[in-house]
Amino acid sequence: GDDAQPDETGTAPTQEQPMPLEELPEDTPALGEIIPAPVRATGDESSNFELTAQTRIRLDSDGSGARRAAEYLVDLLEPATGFALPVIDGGDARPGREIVLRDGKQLPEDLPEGGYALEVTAGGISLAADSADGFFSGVQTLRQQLPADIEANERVDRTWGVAGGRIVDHPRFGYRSAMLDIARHFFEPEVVKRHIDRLAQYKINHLHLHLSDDQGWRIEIEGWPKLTEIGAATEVGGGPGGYYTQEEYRDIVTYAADRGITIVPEIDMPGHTNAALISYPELNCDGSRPEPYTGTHVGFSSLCIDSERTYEFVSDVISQVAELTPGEYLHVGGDEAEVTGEADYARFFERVLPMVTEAGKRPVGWHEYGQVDLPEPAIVQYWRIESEHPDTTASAENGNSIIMSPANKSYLDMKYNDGDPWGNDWAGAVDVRAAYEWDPARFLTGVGESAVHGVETALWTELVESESDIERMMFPRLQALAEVGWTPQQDRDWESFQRRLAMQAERMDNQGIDYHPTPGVSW
Ligand code: TNX
Repeated sequence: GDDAQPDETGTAPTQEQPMPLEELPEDTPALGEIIPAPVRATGDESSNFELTAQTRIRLDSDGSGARRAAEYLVDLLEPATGFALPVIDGGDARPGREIVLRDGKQLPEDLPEGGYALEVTAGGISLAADSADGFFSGVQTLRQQLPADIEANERVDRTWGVAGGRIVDHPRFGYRSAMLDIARHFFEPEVVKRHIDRLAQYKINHLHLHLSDDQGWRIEIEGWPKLTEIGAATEVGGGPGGYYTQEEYRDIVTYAADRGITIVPEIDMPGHTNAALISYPELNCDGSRPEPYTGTHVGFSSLCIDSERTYEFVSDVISQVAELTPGEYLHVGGDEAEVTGEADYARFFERVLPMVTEAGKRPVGWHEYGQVDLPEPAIVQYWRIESEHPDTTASAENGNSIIMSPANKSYLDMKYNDGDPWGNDWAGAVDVRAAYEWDPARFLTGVGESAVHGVETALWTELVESESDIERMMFPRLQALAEVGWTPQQDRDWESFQRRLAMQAERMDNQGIDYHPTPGVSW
């Protein structure tokens, strides 16, 4: 462990320093008792901090990341405390009454990317980072170090303590993600926004939106109005469907960015395209219009590979989606293209992948697209359950980074337990312990630590119809995957995790999350 002393450049004690909060309220989490577990936490019980109505937030940083994280922190703390915490740029230290966000000067030199240091003393709190990612992660740590009452959306009149000490922390993987399928069932922007709030608190920094499938097309594309007039009007089970206008989508992207989350848009091609095919019959090889599809089968649709019209369509979609999305990635699907011949499939992606890179994005695809000659920046997302998968191993050997989402660990549409009344089950039941106990760098033969880009959970929504369904399937398995993606493998331990998970129950209750109180956790 690192027992480095608090540095002098922190909020140094002076004679005006208030008394340390000797009696921390009992419900204050001990330093480091959070999810995901931090790399290093060194408590100092003699120097707790108290957040009061006089606390202010001071920026000592040139970057915009600190400011955005500070504004987010204000929004997080305001409802329960009732404190109007001002954000002050520069200025002098105000011992005992401030939270300072400072750039990386005081960080350990070898701190990996995305890291931060949080120092809590009676004299103040200092959060140091050298990236927006680091500041947002530090804010989430501070949030979870406050009592669960901080999640209340009404004022709670009480003492707000933070346990003293120092946390130096960084992620194992830079890409920690969750996929939400809004194609099988559509979800309104405000549902997605609440989802973003909930993901962010566990340091998930990407949200992959599955924007199109056989059952629905969910994003407005200029010049192709029938995608949203016809293709968006269906969903599994015959409900009304829906879509995001470009403006609504941009708004979601901004909302996510303000919480440290990058949107990864997916347009699934060349299969999973029935909704596009009913909108524009010219995209079918025989030019006829298929029936709308509201069932749950996969693998029956394909864009016409030999038609130039297909590439005009794909090019418009990719360039517009790329333009709407500032993040690094664009996901092109590529899964279960069972009615597309092998050679056609390869020919399709040989034309489509350059469109993605030319639009300035890094392609991501489900692992099937690894059969194609991929450019090096392309990322492969593994979704099967087998621990041997020669094609994906070959992709890794080819230098392509792998996102790990093995269905028997990270598919949150699966049942928790065999006897559950609903949930998918092709990958078996995925209980919270299964979601926790695996190592992304040891799951797949030939895909070790350096080949792993990160981890992603997937919530397919064939059966998931409501926001409460989303919550039940995500929580508490999302917390398990969040720790899989963040915490060093050697520091992960089920007993410790399930204890910290039980502490999340009250926080989730306060946030109104309808989580699944799964057996095996002492809630
Ligand atoms: C497989 S995983 C699919 C999806 C389904 C999911 C249900 C993947 C890339 N494709 O189309 O929704 O199983 O678990």
